[in-house]
Amino acid sequence: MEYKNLLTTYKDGILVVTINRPKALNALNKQTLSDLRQLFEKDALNLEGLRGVVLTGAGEKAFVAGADITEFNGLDAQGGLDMAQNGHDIFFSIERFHVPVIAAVGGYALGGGCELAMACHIRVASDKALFGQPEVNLGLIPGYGGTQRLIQYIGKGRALELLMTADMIDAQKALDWGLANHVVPHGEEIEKAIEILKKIAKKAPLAISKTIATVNAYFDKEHDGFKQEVLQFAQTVKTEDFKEGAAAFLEKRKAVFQGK
Ligand code: CO8
Repeated sequence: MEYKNLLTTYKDGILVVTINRPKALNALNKQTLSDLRQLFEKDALNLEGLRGVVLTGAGEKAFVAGADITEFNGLDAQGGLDMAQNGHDIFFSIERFHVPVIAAVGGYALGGGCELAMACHIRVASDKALFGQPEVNLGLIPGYGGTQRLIQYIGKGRALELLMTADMIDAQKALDWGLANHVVPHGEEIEKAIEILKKIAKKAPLAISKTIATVNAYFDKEHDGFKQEVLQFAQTVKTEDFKEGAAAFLEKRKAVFQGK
């Protein structure tokens, strides 16, 4: 298994996948998404004896700090539709994966990074983890399932507040609100995720995969909300505010939004 932006180790039926772009805080660029698709839709499906996956980010600071904003330049509504749909497909592949996938979050899980963590079945946070959906700072809404999955974990009121304020919450609050399953000292998040996977690996594999499928089925409403997110995301991509938000981030200044 060889990837441009992922590192993998495989031992005792547990695959540890590290998103490896620490200089960009592991932001999800096209290549990384394509690597994740290759892994979850092909390579890991054929891995003999696989019982669980840990997904984490390289470096001390971030799990994943979102979609790669440097790739937003020149994005039009059709491009927005395609990118959001592509992300939805990959994140659904993770959510529907036949063995448990645990996000080990040791730092920023923002935007697409929070969305990626939420597509995993369980989240183990280090005490330095920070979660948030800051898309409105860029004149956008989440495009990788965040509007739908955040509600599933923390409820509508808290989700709306996080989505509209762009506030980050720390690991303890994420735990209190149901977004994180566990908080451990920084550096121990992968170990804790492996410990959980080893416990699950002692159970009947078919029962585990059917548990995942059946719990997912509760939330499957023909993907209506997810479809809406793709359409609305593409609308935000058309706006001047989005151009301004992305440019301001790259130019390291505060965005001035005009509401158009
Ligand atoms: N994309 C690209 N580069 C990034 C990103 C990102 N999301 N986040 C950080 N980086 C880069 C920085 O530009 C910087 O690069 P350089 O060293 O070359 O200047 C490097 O990573 C380190 O970052 P900072 O210097 O900013 O580190 P700080 O510790 O000062 O700040 C933060 C850390 C708070 C995480 C800050 O980097 C930040 O605010 N990042 C952006 C977070 C964000 O807005 N994420 C949401 C992106 S939008 C999104 O995810 C939508 C998903 C759906 C998309 C649908 C398809 C298009």
